[in-house]
Amino acid sequence: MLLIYLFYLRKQRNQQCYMKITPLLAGLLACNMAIAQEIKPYGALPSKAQLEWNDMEYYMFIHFGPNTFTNKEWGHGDEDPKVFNPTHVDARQWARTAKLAGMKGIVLTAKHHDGFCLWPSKYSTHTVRESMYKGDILKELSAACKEYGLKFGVYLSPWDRNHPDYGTPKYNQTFVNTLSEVLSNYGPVFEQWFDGANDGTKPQKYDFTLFNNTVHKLQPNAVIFSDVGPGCRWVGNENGIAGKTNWSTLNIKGYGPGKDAPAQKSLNEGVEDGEAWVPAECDVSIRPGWFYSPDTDDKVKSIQELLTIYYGSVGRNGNLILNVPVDRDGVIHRNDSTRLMEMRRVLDATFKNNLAKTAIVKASATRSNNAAVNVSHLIDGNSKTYWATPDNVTDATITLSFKQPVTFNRLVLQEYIALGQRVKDFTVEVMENGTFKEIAKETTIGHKRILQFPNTTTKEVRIHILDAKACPVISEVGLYKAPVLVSQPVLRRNRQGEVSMVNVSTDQHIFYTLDGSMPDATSQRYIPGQIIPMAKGGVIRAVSLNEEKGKVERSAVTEAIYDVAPANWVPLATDGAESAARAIDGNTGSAWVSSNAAYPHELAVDLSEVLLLKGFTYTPVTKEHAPGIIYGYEFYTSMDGKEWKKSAAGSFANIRNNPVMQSVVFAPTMARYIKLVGTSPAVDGDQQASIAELGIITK
Ligand code: FUL
Ligand code: CA
Repeated sequence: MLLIYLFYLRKQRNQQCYMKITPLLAGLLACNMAIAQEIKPYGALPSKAQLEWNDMEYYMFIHFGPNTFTNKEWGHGDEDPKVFNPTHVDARQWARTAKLAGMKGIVLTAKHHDGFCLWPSKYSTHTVRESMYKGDILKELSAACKEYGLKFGVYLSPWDRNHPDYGTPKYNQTFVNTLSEVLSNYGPVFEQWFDGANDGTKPQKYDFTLFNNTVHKLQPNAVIFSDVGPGCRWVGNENGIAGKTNWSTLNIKGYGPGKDAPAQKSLNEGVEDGEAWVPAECDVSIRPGWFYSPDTDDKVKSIQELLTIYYGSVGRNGNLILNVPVDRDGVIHRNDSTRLMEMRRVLDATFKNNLAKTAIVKASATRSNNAAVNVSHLIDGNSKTYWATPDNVTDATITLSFKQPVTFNRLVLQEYIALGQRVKDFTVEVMENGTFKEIAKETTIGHKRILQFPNTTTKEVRIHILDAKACPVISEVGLYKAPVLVSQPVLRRNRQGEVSMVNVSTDQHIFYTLDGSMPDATSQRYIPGQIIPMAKGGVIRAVSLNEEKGKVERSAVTEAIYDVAPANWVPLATDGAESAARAIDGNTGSAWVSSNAAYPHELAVDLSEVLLLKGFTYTPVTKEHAPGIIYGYEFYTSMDGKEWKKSAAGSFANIRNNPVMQSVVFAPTMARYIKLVGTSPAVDGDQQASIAELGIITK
């Protein structure tokens, strides 16, 4: 009874209730100070599985299926299963690559929207069994993950463009059968990925309650991904970047995956005081598309891009699931694996030495009578131990003092999130000539927050928590010095087809080749401002070399494959004529925008020469959910600009959430005129069509 009463007292936020305590009780309370100083959890809390999941931080996504062989992002489900014909599937190579990359697990697209199953499912006739590959890829990957100490996860798309039950009341049970098969036969699953995508053409109401219950029953430790969790949430974009403010809490009542998803801002930033713990997972592909295509062998993201993603995801309280598509042989292509190893090297070098460990750490206030709380826990390298302030102290500082000045450019903070996410406002200051100077003002921390700075030298660093939902509970503080990264050359090509290299710093030298060979110090040297004419297209490879103290550091190699430039092209637009030239100005930052009348919209172009066309490219305005993005299209070619031939028609799969350049190939045809017709918008109800860049494929 007494304990209940004490508990009741602790639950009261109002200090005044302590005044009503009888002297006897007050005495007893004093003896129970240790209990009184226990930290009360705040708000929605993570489960044990979610905590373990958050600790994983960085893992691999693999998209593999018929699309790998058809240059598609969304297969229609009508493809011949025999197109799936990898000759050297090596799941151990995938796992080895993930392991060496420093990743903690792999999630595989067991079934994408085309319905094709990478295992011989009893419930489908569109599987590996019907393909040229007679095996069970889930079995191979789960075994390989086990061998390499990685966790194994599965992606299953509820949207199924193949299954005959889809669109009928039977489908939910069919999907549960499929799901049960996957979750029962391949060992522990750390994450179940439910994709919310659907192009809306065939209505089907999903029973997500049934799906989630099935996962809970068969894999109680699996974290369920969807737009609304319940395990983790989509971050609202496919470029892998979470909001700077990022709460792991979300309001989910009344929302669902897909078209019922919460607003993009809520997905990206979470919701302060949200009712459920649904942390963000940032999904992004190492290439422009999710599936392998030989067309993107030269478009693997650069180290700089991958680091921006890492700091924008893991560095902002999100987990990073980086997609590395398996190629047509059945292995991870060397361009991707090389980049992953470079990334690992940079991350290891960056976070190897925590300078904070040599500091004297002081806090403005520390909770007393709680053996678990100690300011020294901030630098013990253990995210399960922590420091905290007394109750009601939500404004506090942590100061790191050094005997000798230290130079750092990264700061890492971690909250002990098992007790809830609390910090909502903080600054970082450094001592400069006797006073503290603010170098950052930020909001949330969560599982991990990483801030980047230019090299900063000081003897004192102060983290000032200005506000928190409840007493802050911080588990780690880190200060690091990331090595200087020799930046990769950035190539630009203008309308005339003139290639130049930007961001050329004076201490870096760029060397390039035009014959496809690897550049080094003996290759052509790029002179800042120089223009390399490439109007007819071609391949260019460039590398930056930086010589410091006799040591030569090389950047990663930038490679670009260009087709014919729009130098002499003339737009023939009537619809949105004023902006037509912007679709062929070599600049993806400017766009043609049609009139605001309803679809269809079209833009025709005179190439000013007859060429053998093998396809075209459409670059949308590259901002997710931007107005004007075209989904359905038709593409016409002509010799005279009067008589048109339809060379291609279809839809740009997944372009709404992943607005990157689309390449469409068609039967080769001679033409002088081209015309792109947008037949439907990517965003429902959108009236306008836009084209950031229209290109042709002749090579
Ligand atoms: C999206 C899908 O439509 C894409 O094809 C991809 O699988 C991505 C991870 O999720 O919703
Ligand atoms: Ca443009």
